[in-house]
Amino acid sequence: MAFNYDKYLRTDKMPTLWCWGCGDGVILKSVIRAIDKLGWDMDDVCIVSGIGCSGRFSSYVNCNTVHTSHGRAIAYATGIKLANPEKHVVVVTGDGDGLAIGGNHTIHGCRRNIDLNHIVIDNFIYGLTNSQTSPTTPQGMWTVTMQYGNIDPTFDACKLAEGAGASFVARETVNDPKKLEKMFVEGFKHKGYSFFDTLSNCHINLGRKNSMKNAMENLSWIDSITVSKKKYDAMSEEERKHLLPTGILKNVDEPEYCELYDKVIEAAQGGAKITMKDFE
Ligand SMILES: Cc1ncc(C[n+]2csc(CCOP(=O)(O)OP(=O)(O)O)c2C)c(N)n1
Ligand code: SF4
Ligand SMILES: [Mg+2]
Repeated sequence: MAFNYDKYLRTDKMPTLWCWGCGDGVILKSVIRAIDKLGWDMDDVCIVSGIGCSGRFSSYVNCNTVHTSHGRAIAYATGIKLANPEKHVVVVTGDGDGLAIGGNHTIHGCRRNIDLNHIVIDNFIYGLTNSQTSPTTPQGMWTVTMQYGNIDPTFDACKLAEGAGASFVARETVNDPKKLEKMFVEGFKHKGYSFFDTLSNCHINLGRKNSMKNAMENLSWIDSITVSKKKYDAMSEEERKHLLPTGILKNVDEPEYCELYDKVIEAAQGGAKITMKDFE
């Protein structure tokens, strides 16, 4: 039987505002399919997005949604999750949104290991605002703020999330929607901060300005800079240069923040105070 996308979409908002061929639509489809696979009731799902082309994600999904301010989606999502720990909270940010202006919030969301599902739509550029350098823009690329070529060292978002304490970290690309869906299913099931570096094409504001004439050329370039974790692990440092590993990069059980916060609620209601002994 054909998959019923209409059940999950705000069809009155269609067509989307995204450019034809934009990877954001592929990610939307994979997220919906993952939610369907997990059997989540849409009344129990909240999608929180920031500002950017990626920020428009929340407009199209038929569930509780909040379109927040640029760089602050994790702060909103943290409040929503703490007040409703039984709900599924999915945060969608761009690479600029979640790693530049909102990078600090991402670090501390990861550190707390709060049970959020953070999808970074990583298109290597500020898409909505016409091609400014983001923390993931490769060195040497043309951007409107680096018109002689970008000299800023490139940020590996997954390494940041791992180092900051996220307990689930994964990366896939819009080239393989089945793998994307599988990554979301695994990460959504995980209790703790699930961080997804989701590599996507912005053929309009990255590709066209960097000798990639169309979406397909932008997708081929993404393919050329990614390799499975298995192959990556077997490579030398030299071979790994400029490559990003895909797959599940970290998946561990660590104390989750809402559960820790229950102890605060208990203490505030007259229960035992929290001491350093609780963390020995
Ligand atoms: C506080 C604030 N600063 C700057 C902006 C302008 N602005 C809107 S979206 C954006 C960057 C978008 O890039 P990214 O987060 O990567 O999202 P994309 O459009 O690529 O999906 C910027 C700088 C804003 N809306 N609010
Ligand atoms: S500008 Fe780029 S990221 Fe934004 S909708 Fe168009 S292709 Fe997608
Ligand atoms: Mg971007």
